This record gives sequence, C-alpha cells and structure tokens, in this order.
Amino acid sequence: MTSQESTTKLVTVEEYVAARAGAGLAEVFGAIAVAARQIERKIRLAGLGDLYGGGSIYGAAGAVNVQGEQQQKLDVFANDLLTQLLGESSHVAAIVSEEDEGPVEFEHGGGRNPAAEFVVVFDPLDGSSNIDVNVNVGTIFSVVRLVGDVVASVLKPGTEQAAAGYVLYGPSAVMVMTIGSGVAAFTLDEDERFVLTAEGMRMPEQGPYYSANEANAGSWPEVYREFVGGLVAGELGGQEYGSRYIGSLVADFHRTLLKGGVFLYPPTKKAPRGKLRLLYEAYPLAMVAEQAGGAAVDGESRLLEVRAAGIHDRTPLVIGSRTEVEALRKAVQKTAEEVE
Ligand code: FDP
Repeated sequence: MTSQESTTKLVTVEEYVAARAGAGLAEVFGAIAVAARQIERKIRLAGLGDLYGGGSIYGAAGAVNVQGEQQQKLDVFANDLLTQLLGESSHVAAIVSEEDEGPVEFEHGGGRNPAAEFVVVFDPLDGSSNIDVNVNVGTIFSVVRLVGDVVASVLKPGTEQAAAGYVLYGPSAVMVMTIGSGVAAFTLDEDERFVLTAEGMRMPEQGPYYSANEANAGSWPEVYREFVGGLVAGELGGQEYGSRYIGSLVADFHRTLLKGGVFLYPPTKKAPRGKLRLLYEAYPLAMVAEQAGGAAVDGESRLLEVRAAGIHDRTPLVIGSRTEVEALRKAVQKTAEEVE
C-alpha cells in the first residue's frame, strides 16, 4: 500500500462505475482502462523503438483506412488492442471503430452472448497528425446499449448513449468520462490504475479561448468568420478571446472543458458536411460537454440530436462553453432564416 492509500481510499474507474451503473458497464470500462494504459505506455516509449531493436512504432502502417487516411502504426496497435480486450468481455456484443469499415461482432461460446448488452464505438487514436511528433493524442469512446441490430443500435441519436468519454495521453494520462450523471476524471497512477481525481466537473460558462484551424477560415461559411472575428474583437461579453489550437480533438476539447471557450470545426468547401466523425468523435464529446454544463451543436442543431445515416458520417462541430456555443447557434439560425 502506498503512503497516499493509507490516508486516502483511491477509487479506480472500474470501482466508480460498478458502484453507480453495475458490473456489466464496469467491465467495459475495465477493458478500456487496460487498453488505454498499454496504449499510453506504447506512446510514452515510442521514441525508443529503434534503440531497443524493436523497430520504430512511429510512422505509417502502409495501409489506408475507410476514411481514406493513412493508418499510422500506433493507430493499428490501439485499434487491435481495444478490439481484442473489448471482445474478451462477455458484456460487449460488438465494436465499431474508425479504423474498420463495418462493426466487428463477437461470439462467446459459439454464438452471441445474451448477456452482451453493449456496443462500444471508438476512435482508437485521435489526432493522427500529432502521433509522430510527441504531441497529445487520445482515445475517444461511446458505449451504447444493443437493441436488436448492431448498426441500428449505434445509429440511434447521441442522447441514447449509456456512457462516453476519452483518454488523453498527455504529460499525464487522464480518462474523462460520463455515465449520464456528471463528469469524472481518472488519472493513470504509478501502479497503472486510473484513479478518481475529479468529480462533478463543470465547464466554465464562458471562456478565454477559441480553438479552430483558421487556415480553413477562407472556406468557412461567412457566419463562422464573423463569429470568430466578434470573439477576437471582444463583442461577446467584453473579453477579447485568445486562440489555442493543437490539432488533436481530444486535447483541444480537454483544454476547453477545463478552461472554457469554444472549439469549432465548421463546414469547409472541401468538407461541406464537416470533417469530424459523428458517432465516435462528436457524440461522445458532446455528451461529456453537456454533462459538464457545456453545449455542442452542428451549427444550428443540438449535436446529440443530429442523426447519422451511416457509421462513418461526418459533422460540423461547435463545442464548449454554453455562452459561446449558444451565441454561434443563434447566429447560424439567423443566417439560415435570412436565406429562406
Ligand atoms: P487528425 O486528422 O490528425 O486525425 O479526427 C481528426 C482530427 O485529427 C482531430 O483530432 C483534429 O481535431 C482534426 O482532425 C484536425 O484537423 P485539421 O488538421 O484539418 O485541423
């Protein structure tokens, strides 16, 4: 027992979920936690690969995923690990991953386990362009209940998610999650456990930063350019906003959750329906945002009510503090009404 444990009872993510949502969901979180700590270790030691004769884990895996993107070796490692560990849980019927064309369904003892009540949807390693440069990346996940068909279950609106969250691999590894009753954070400790470090997390009502890839601003709809210009000019509540953009959604969202402000990935000419994926990027982060008192929209509509037609559908995303998200939503709505 560590000295801290002798004075404080540490609560792991598995214990936290078991006490509030039962053993089945706790087992799902247990599998994600085991995968996340192995992914964290792989990322932490990635730069040493060549020195120890294991070959570099950095770089492209040589294949292109269903999104038409170059798969990185670490993408493949994270995807395989999550698939394997979630497949070993008798409570998981299937997974849907950014890296796979369709769902992967699991059989337990020759057929689907009737106790397998969950489907886990995930982006195994978000922020691919930052993998090779030792900048924060993350795993994003959403847990939905299996109701009949796997695809029909995951195409339900985001309001139906049983749980959602992400793991940020940063200076420390942090899992931020919700099971529908607030947001909690668990930090990976020296004994390789994700232990509770924050509960009842609240996103500030308004924040000091906006976060967007402004190189795309010329191809955003005008209303987004005006909105960001207004933030910089101090037109929303008087404060003049600063800019922060890492280019890893999980990291940009995590800062927004803690410090407040808004992350935007508007439609562009190249991606008129947005770039980010609805099921395994936008839905889970939107659930976390709302549970922390923030908000998320696709422009005009509440993100969690936007419906996907396919598992890899994309969406524009504006997410963060309530004040900024609501101001943007009203501006987009007004523009749409003027066009009609
Ligand atoms: P990436 O392309 O590096 O995988 O989900 C994709 C994502 O990263 C997000 O993590 C990130 O927020 C966004 O795309 C970055 O896109 P841009 O490079 O177009 O800014």
